[in-house]
Amino acid sequence: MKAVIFDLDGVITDTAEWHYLAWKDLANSIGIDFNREFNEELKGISRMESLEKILEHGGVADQYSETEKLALANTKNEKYVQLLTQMKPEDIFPGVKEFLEELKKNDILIGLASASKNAPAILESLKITSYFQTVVDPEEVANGKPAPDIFLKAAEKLAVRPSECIGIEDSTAGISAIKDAGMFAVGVGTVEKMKQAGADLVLENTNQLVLSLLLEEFSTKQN
Ligand code: B16
Ligand code: MG
Repeated sequence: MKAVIFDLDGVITDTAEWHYLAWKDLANSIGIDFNREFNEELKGISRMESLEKILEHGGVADQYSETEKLALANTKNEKYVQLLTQMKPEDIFPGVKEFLEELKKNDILIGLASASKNAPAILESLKITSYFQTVVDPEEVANGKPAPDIFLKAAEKLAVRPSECIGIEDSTAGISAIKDAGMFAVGVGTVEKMKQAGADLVLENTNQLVLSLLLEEFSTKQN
C-alpha cells in the first residue's frame, strides 16, 4: 500500500452539512422542497449535476436556460462559501489529523480526490494543505463520481498503481468510483449503506482511521 486518497466533504470535515444548508436555501427559493433524505443523493456529485438533480426532483428541469442554471449554481456557491468563512482548524473530523501524521511518518503518499472546486480553500482553512502530495482539480477529469476518473487521476499524479492505493469516502457514488478504479475502498458511515455500495472496509467514524488496521485489512484482501 503506497498511497491513501481521501475524499473531502464528509471524510475530512463536515462540509456536507453546509452543502445541505446552501442547497436547501436555493431549492426553497425557487419553490422546491428539499430534505436530508434527498440531499444524500447529492453527496460526492458535482455542483452542476447536483443542481440538475434538484431541478428534476422539483419537476422544473426544462424551465431554466443554461445561463439561468449557472446563475442558480453561483447563488448556491456564494451561500456555501459564506458558510465556509466560519471554518477553523478545529473543524477537522476527530482522528484525521493524527491519521495524516501517521501516513506521513510511514512515507505513505497522500492525495485528495474531491468533487469540490472549493477543496483547496478548505484544506487551507483546516491548515492541512502541506500533507497532500496531490490535490486533483475536478475540472481535470472528464467524468465525475461515480466514475473512477478522479481517483485514477490522483494515482497517476502520485505515480502509483491503483492496486497500491486505499480510497476513503462517505458517499455511495464515491465508493463506486474507488472500486471501479481498482482500489481498496474504505467507507466512513453506516455499514449497510457502505457495504451495499461495495466498500471493502466500513468505519463508523474517522476516529477509527488507524494505519495498522487499514494495512491489515488491505493485505487480507490482497491474499
Ligand atoms: P463544490 P466531495 C463534493 O465533495 C460534495 O460531496 C458535493 O455535495 C458537492 O456538490 C461537490 O463536492 C461539489 O462541491 O460546489 O464546492 O465544487 O465529497 O467529493 O469531497
Ligand atoms: Mg464526500
